[in-house]
Amino acid sequence: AGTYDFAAIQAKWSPVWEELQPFRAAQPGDTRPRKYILDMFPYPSGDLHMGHAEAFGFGDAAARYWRHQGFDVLHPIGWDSFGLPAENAAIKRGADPKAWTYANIEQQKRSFKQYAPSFDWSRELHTSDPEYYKWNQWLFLKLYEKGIAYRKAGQVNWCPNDQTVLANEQVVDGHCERCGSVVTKKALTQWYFRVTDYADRLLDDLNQLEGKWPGKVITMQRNWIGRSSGADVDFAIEGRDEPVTVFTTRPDTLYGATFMVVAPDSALAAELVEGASDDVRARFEQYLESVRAESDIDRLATDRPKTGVFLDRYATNPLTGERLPIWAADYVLADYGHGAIMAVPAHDQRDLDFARAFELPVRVVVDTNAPVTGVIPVIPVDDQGVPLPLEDLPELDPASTGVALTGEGRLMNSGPLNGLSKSNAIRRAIEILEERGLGRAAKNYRLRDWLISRQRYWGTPIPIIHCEQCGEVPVPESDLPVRLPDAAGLDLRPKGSSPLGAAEEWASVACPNCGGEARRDSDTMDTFVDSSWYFLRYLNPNDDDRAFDPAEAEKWMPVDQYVGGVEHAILHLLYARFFTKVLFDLGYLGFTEPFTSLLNQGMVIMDGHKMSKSKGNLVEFASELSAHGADALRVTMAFAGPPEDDIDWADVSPVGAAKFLARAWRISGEVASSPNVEWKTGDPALRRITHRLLADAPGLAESFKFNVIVARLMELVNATRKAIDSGAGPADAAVREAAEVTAMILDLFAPYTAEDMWQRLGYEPTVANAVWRKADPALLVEESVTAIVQVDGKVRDRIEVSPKIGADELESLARASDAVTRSVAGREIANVIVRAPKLVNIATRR
Ligand code: ANZ
Ligand code: ZN
Repeated sequence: AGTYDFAAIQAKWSPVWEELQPFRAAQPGDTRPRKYILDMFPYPSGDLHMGHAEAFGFGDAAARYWRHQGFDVLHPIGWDSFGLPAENAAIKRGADPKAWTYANIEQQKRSFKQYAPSFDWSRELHTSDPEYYKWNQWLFLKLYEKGIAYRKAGQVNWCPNDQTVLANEQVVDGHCERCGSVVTKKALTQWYFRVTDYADRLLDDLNQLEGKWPGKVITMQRNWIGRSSGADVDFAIEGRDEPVTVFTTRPDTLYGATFMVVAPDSALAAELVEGASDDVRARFEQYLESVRAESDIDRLATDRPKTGVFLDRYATNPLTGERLPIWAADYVLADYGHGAIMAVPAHDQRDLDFARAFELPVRVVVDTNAPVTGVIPVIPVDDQGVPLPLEDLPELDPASTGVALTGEGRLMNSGPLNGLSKSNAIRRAIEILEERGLGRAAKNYRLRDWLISRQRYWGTPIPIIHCEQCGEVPVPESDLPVRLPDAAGLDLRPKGSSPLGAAEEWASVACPNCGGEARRDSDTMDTFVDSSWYFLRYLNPNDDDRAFDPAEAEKWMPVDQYVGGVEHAILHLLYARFFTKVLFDLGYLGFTEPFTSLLNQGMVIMDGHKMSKSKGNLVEFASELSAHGADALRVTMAFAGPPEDDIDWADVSPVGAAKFLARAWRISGEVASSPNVEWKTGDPALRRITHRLLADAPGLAESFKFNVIVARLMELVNATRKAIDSGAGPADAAVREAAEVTAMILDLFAPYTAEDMWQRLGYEPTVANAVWRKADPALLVEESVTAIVQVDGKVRDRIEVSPKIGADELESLARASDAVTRSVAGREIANVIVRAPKLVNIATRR
């Protein structure tokens, strides 16, 4: 039956699919239910790599699975084609970012066409096309109208290497997410999106995703948003009219506050130090300079020596009236809470370290040795595990032990709070503060507004014009898109201001408002804006009149299955969720979460290590593809393990996968019955294996256990081989049935081989649209016996049942039989005798 030649099979079917376009979604008149299956779109920074092969392989298995289940599946592809990687690579090569980017897109496209995910190519989009980024600008203007896009001056994250600002989300452990440089701070006026207005919804709606998104991603988003509850407390300041408000999660510890700390780089610190002596001011200025050079991560670290300057000012504790010295110290951040804290050294480790370094008083106000009901007490034990006698309980003396008491306990030294548990005291303290007008319940978030302006070329121009007379003037919608000027003649090298500003002809415009001389905003948008809504653009990518069609969104969204790397756990996924909520509020969408289910695939690694060119362990996708073919690669990836796990390329065998595919393919050439053979006549043993796979594969596919499906396909192929060689023979109906089911399910992972098998079995392309065959329940039981059903002594039906079937179940199966219903013909049943598993005798009243 010939030899399996993957290259010939690929060359044979590629043009056929190109011609038939079998994966176009939403064809006129299609009334099937819908599924939207989406992979995170690639950056065109080179050819596709093994990571793409893996992610797109899993996404495609899902898309193909739902098509077989009778769904109209939307599975689009596009390119996230603006951004720094392309721009930097182009600069390095002295090329135009545009030319370089689009050449890469062509390369990736060619690779995709070989790898053959079932994309609807008619919806292809590139975010760097004016037809796309026009709508980024339109969205920006909508957000601007609503006050969600705004400009403010502030200390921003600055990457000295890329010479551009970064969003908080792009600073990973103090380093630039892109290039790894240490991020510094810089004072700049920049554009922001007001994500913080959505903090509560972004947090609370995560509950809806529980169980459908990886728990890790949900946790990361929760932590990133970082909501904490507590109180704002107003402290009067000697010599200042206005009080200073601090945020605390522990208002219960107010009686233990012994000093106040302000962020050195806050406006408040600058103001407080103004009237101080020259000596204090000089020391403060010097300290401030050193603090400016530090990253937030360093500042918040608990394990570094505490530094600070006394400002020679005093606050008043609102409950005790006590006089508290005010210090400036770097462990308090300017942009969290109010940039000032009440320090409670007995119960906060950083405050304690500071108090010990500068000999400030420490006062215990929570007795952490006192038992609290409802809380499992930590009983202090000696080194043998024997509970200590009461008088040996640890001493409540953080000043000498150096360990702050952060646990549960009962309040002491705290006037009206004495004796209360921590949580009751927090509640009571807030009540007292509110009664006296000295404070109130408050929440705080770690989340910051999204800084979206970038001082780089390869991005969407911000559609704002700055006029001396009129200020910020939005570009009229009818003038969109504001096109990027040609790169030719522009110096793209990073220099801290946008290269667009130097494109004189482009930058200088008439003010749309007064007609006077004005200048375009020369910054470009963070490319995460582009990817925050691209899933909506796929619905009608060629519509020139609007960003997306709300009616199509109603039909297709939210995305049923999203597939992509965990590196986007915060950035992209948070921004896309934010955009969806904004568009919901603007009335364009009827849902608030964009991605119903999320799969994070693992990485492809080599010998236990991340692959990279510099480590010399890089496996190139292109060479694997030409060595083994698309199908063998895809089967290898699917078979390697659960998709969430990393795939070690040293442990897998594309050669083994190819052998399996060849075995399956050979069978399709040996089947000797015709397509219309009566299945039921086939060998029951082989049929049972086929039907068990038909029954189990949906549950497996829907929980991404693709590796198990491949293993079961291997089992089926082996059983078919055996049936041909030493069993029922190639003409048996069960052999054809097994081969057809193999082709249909194999399509999830090996579309070329499956298509070729389908043709050899006598069908027209394409196997991708073959409808899932229903499993016969009678064949799913372990073994079966035939039970005879009699009505008034005459045999009326035979049913295949498990030998272990119970009498009740057998009786109800018998009563449900069409043949039995017909012969009972409405008469009353007088008596039923059941001899499980062999016989049911039904007697009617005559
Ligand atoms: C008094 C106190 C006593 C505190 C105590 C904690 C324990 P989260 O949970 O992260 O929101 N804080 C407030 N603003 C700060 C700032 N700008 N920079 C650094 N720290 C700041 O943390 C809230 C707690 O962090 C607040 O509660 C405050 O210290 C501190 F036994 O107030 B606490
Ligand atoms: Zn003007």
